[in-house]
Amino acid sequence: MQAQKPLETTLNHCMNCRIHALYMLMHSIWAFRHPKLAFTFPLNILLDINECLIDNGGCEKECRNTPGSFVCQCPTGSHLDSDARSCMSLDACANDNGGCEGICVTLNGTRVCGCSAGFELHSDGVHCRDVDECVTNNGGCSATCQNTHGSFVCGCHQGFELGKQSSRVCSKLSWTKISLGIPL
Ligand SMILES: [Ca+2]
Repeated sequence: MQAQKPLETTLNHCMNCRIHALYMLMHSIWAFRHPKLAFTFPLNILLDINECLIDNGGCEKECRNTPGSFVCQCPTGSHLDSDARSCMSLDACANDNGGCEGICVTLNGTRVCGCSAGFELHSDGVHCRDVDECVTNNGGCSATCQNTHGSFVCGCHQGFELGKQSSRVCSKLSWTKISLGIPL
């Protein structure tokens, strides 16, 4: 069973029919008066109807009427698919990760590079470099901070150890561990 067309589409279609019929009538009169010229101009141009008024011409996005025909168009960041109706999103990251060293995302057809946690985007916009976490607030470490590639490590001074609650805060080493001779 054929699905019922939306009211708007049906109205547009009827309007097109009337326009088409009117053009047919005008062309018949014109062709009767100018029989030699009647076949000079393509009939579809003389009888142009706006295909975009009917179901948007079948276009997924934009439909542009042209004399005797119509074309589908796609917004920036996409291109017309082989069916000449659908729009395909441009994946700027498809080839060679978009040139990004780390993360690549496509936004409106444009490539945007990013980096994983522990790295920041270089000023060149494509490479990632390690963040030296120790530069800012000593990395949150209560004692020593050692930067590593993609991360950092907190350490403690002699007689202290990293607490069980936090890997950044040092607490005094218990007398038991000191008396057992556990290396500090
Ligand atoms: Ca680091």
